[in-house]
This record gives sequence, C-alpha cells and structure tokens, in this order.
Amino acid sequence: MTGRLIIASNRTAAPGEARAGGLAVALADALSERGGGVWFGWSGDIVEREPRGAHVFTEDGVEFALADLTQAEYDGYYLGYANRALWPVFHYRIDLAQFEEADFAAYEAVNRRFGRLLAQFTRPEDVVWIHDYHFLLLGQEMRASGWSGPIGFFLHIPFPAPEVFSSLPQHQRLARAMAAFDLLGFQTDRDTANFRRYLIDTHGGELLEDGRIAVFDRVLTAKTFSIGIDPDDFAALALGDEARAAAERVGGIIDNRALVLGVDRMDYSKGLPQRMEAFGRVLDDNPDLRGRSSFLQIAPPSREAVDAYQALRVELDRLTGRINADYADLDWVPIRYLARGYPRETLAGLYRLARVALVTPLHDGMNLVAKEFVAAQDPEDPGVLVLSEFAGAAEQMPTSLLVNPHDIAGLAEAIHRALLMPLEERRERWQAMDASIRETTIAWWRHAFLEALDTTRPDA
Ligand code: GDG
Repeated sequence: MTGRLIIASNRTAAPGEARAGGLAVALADALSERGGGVWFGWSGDIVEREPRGAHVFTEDGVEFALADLTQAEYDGYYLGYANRALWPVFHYRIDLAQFEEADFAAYEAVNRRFGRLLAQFTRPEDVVWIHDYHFLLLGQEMRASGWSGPIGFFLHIPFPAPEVFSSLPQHQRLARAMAAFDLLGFQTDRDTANFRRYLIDTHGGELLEDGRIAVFDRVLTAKTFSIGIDPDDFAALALGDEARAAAERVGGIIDNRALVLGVDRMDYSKGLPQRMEAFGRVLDDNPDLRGRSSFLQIAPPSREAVDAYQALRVELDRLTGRINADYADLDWVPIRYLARGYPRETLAGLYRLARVALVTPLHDGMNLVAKEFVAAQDPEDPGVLVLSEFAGAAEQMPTSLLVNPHDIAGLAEAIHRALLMPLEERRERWQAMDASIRETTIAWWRHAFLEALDTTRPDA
C-alpha cells in the first residue's frame, strides 16, 4: 500500500514563493503523483512570540504546513548552527565555522518544535522525506513524538570526510539523530562512502551483507541518488523567445566575442575568487587573447547576514576591479560581474550563448548549473564545461575539462584550452555529458529515492 508523501524542507514551493527551479517542481510532482500529501517548512516569516502551530492551506491537492520562526530561532538555528557551523564544515571550511553552544541549542529546539508539529500531520501509512542539513535532528524528534513509519533523508550538500565531520563538537549527537532515518540519500558515492566510514570507524557500525548498516541499535540504508535536472525542459527553455532575446542582448554587448560564463549563488564554496584569478592569469599569459573573450559572472547574493559572505563580496569587488583596471580597453571589459539574479529563461539563453562555462566550486554537493549548461547547448556547436573535480557532478561528467579549483595555473590552462578547443572535440565531450544528464534526471532521482524508501517498510 502506498501512503501519502510528507516532505519537510527548510523552504517550500508554497504559492507566493519563487519556484527556484527543478527541485521545487520535482517535489511538487512527487506529491501530486502520490495523490497529495503534506509539504512542511519554514514560512519565511519571523515573528515576535514563539509560534505554536503552522499555517496550513491546500493548493492543487497538496497541504502546505508552514511554520514561523522567532528572531532568536532564525539567528541561532538558521544563520547560526545551519549556516555558520554545518554549511562550512560540510564544505570543508572548518576555518570559517563558528561553534556556538547557543546556536546548537537553537538548532535543537527548532528541530524539536518542528518534529512535534510535523508528526501531527502524519497518518500511519504515510512516508516521510526530509531534506538537507537544516533538519538533521528532525527524524529523531518525530520518532520521539511517536512516528514509527519510514523516514528518508536526502543531503543536498557534500558529506565530508569523517575527520572533518568529527570537528563538529556535536557530531556524536548528530550521528545518533541521523540513525533515526531509515534511508539516507547522498549526492555521490564519495559522500555515501564518507558517511559509512564515519559510522563504522567512529561508532562501531557494522556493514551487513545486504549493504545496510547496523549502528546505535538501528539498521539503516545509506545510498547514492545523484540529483539531476529535466534536460528536455531546459533545452526547450534555451530555445524560447526570452532566452534568445537575452542571448542577443549580451551577444551585442560583448560584440560576439567568446563568452566565458559563471552562474553561482554568491557563496564561498563556489570558488569565485579563484576563478577570477584564473581568468586574470589567462590574460596575463596570453596577450593574443586580450580583447577576444569576455567573462560574465552572475552571482545572486545569498545569506548576506553571515560575515563570511560579506567578506566574499568585498573580495570579489576587489578582484574584478583589479583585473578590469589592468586589462580593460576603450571597447572591451574583461570581467562583468553582476551581483544579482536573473530569470531562468535568461540563464538558459546565456548558457547556450557561452563558449565556456566555469563551474569550479571548491566543494559542491552536485551542482545543477553544470547540468543546465550541458542541456542548453547546441548539439552542432556545443560549448565547453570546465568543471571542478570537487563538484558532485564531476563523478558523472568525466568528459568535462576537470580541474582542481585551487590550482590557479591549471585552471587558467583549462580555460585557455576550452577557448581554443576544436569543434570535433567539443562535440564528443558534450555528447557523453548529455547522455549522462539524461540518465539521472530529476524525475529518476525522486522515483529512485521514493522506491528505495518504500522498501524500508517492515511489510515491504
Ligand atoms: C544545493 C547544493 C546541489 C542560480 N542563479 C540563479 C538561479 N540559479 C539556479 C541555478 C540552479 C540553482 O539555482 C543552483 O543550484 P546548484 O546545484 O548549482 O547550487 P546550490 O544552490 O548551492 O544548491 C548543490 C543542489 O542543492 C541540489 O541538490 O546540486 O550542490 O549546494 O538551478 O540555475 N536561478 C534563477 N536566477 C538566478 O540568478 N532563476
């Protein structure tokens, strides 16, 4: 018997929220395919007194349950523990992590309040699917509130090497809570292996014959489900009127010079300064390329209340200023760096126009921009993807130009090579990448995860 699907994610695709793209649509589809269900998350609102319930309303057969946060909860749980401790540590930036006990207390309290709330929405035959690092304790809190049905968890960001995860003062507490999930999904085999090794080496977990892990008196499954996009949808978007108009506009401005493109949330995990340095290095080393290609970086700001993000902004302003001052000419600017977001259609048009995409994060769970770029290409004249070996997507796209984003000279060399790559080689590399993004689409991802979750039922 298939019950309803109960989804919990920090933000939802409730009416009025921008459906940021593939993921929101995929989860909405998952809910409607099951004939409805509940989507729980933060409302985005900050209120003065601790809220008791959730705002509940139904749209297209899906029940949305949205809970508010108090200012103290937002500061401690969201900005604090989730984004000043978990995000940096999971992206291997222990140096940026701030371990405040009060932040963890807020994280725990919000997970507890949300877990109790969410348990009230469940019916015995349902399955629960929890998303991402904001909710590592949510499963355990639901169990404490009496929920004994299947709980799946998907981590959208990397699971770091055990030694790095262990730097979190609360890692033992987090691990015990994570063992309340029946199924834990990760983006890559590297993440899955890291998580398994952590449980086995640190907590004496035992790998069972069927691949499951016995740990803390529980038996759980840890498995890779690489998230994807809807390639046909994106390819169509890139051919639409709005996309073409955007490409024409930018093509005009850069006077049809080769476009090198980057699209990333402004986040220190994305390797933006290294990328700019490398583009500067290309110009240093290749006088013949000056004036012949333009680098456009789109970087919508995010989490601006966190110090490390403000520092990044200053760093990027400084770097572009320097490179442009060194190399710009009366009719050409080497780097255009836009600290704002654009509609998906515009992005699709720019991907198709670009000769080279730079997707060079220092660490990234998957990176959907890499897949969107591939989907948007003209098969007869595709652009080149320069991809960090530390993006989850690298596991699936070995025919991209793989780079170590810390190696500025190597990155500069890859950009240079990409700009000069012959058509035949571009086609061959692109065909393999296109085939790969068509294997693990977003529809595949949600089906595979939910199928695996259904089999964790005792009666399955
Ligand atoms: C996390 C993990 C994992 C970007 N700028 C604009 C815009 N975008 C869209 C892109 C893409 C999405 O946002 C970004 O997804 P990514 O995967 O690249 O990165 P994160 O935001 O860090 O996502 C990541 C992902 O979760 C999914 O599991 O792959 O590793 O870090 O779709 O196109 N969209 C619009 N305007 C913009 O300016 N409309």
